[in-house]
Amino acid sequence: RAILAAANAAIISITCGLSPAPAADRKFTVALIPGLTTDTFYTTMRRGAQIAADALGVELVFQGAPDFNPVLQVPVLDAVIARKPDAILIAPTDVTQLVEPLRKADDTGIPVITVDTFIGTGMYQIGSGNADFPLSSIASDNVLGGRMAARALADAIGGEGAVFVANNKPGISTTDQREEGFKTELAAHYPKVVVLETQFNENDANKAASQLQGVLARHPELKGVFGGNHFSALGAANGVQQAGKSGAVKVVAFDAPSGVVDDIDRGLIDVAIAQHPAEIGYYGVMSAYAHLTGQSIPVSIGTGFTVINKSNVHDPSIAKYIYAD
Ligand code: T6T
Repeated sequence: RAILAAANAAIISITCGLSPAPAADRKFTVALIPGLTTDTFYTTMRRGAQIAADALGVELVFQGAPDFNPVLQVPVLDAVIARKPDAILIAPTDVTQLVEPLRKADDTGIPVITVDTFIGTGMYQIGSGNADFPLSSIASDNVLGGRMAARALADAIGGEGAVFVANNKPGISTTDQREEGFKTELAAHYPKVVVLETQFNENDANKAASQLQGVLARHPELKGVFGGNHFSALGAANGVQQAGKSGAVKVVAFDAPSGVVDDIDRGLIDVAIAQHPAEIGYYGVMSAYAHLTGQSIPVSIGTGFTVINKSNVHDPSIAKYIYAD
């Protein structure tokens, strides 16, 4: 009993000795600037961000452009900076073109955290002074995701044959890294898979569909395609269907909007690599709040993937990874 009492006293004194986390003395405003407003990847990210904001009493502002385009995103960023939020979370639409516009935010004392995409090399706070000023990058490991897609596609085609990447456009950290991971994995482990030239669709699913048919016309031996993001994947799958090649040309998709899930059901898409955008938004707001209340934050937070295929697409445990429309 005496020993127990002593132990309890020790616990109480340890508990009392901890300094409480500094409470925010005012309501913070955090701005979330997505790559584009109408993509369910980003609306799902917004949902996660809002959950964290509600829990913390933070005001979340969601402001973005209707297309994934730095020319449209920079004026949105300028308008957000003029409103002087306490922190900016942004998915920069270009690795270089957003550096100087974001430096303006940093120069005026607004902390910047990148979500999904990054600027420069994505290595922040390393003292280089060159695009390393954001406090943190919160994102999927896109090289790994590309490697996962390569394995899934190579397995789907029996380890040999011609494939290509349907991708957005060069200069975007995420989709560039997916393509890099995809090619590296195939080169290392699948010597009988031939990778044809990448087709860039500028986030236009219709263009991705006609490009698929163009590749098929030039390479009737085509066995598979990796759609490097939501629109590239849906477009490529449509292209395969329109060409009457469903099942003969395998499709691996990055992202998991409901359209991709439907295509898995219909047998048009074999595998989807779902990102966890709600997690990205949640930890984005949490990290901004931690920084604003004097805590140090990780320079990089990696969120995971969920692999979806016919065998698990209707599993209730998968539902939370389907992007919300
Ligand atoms: O794949 C996501 C995102 O990760 C990428 O940066 C841009 O495209 C998406 O938003 C899907 O459309």
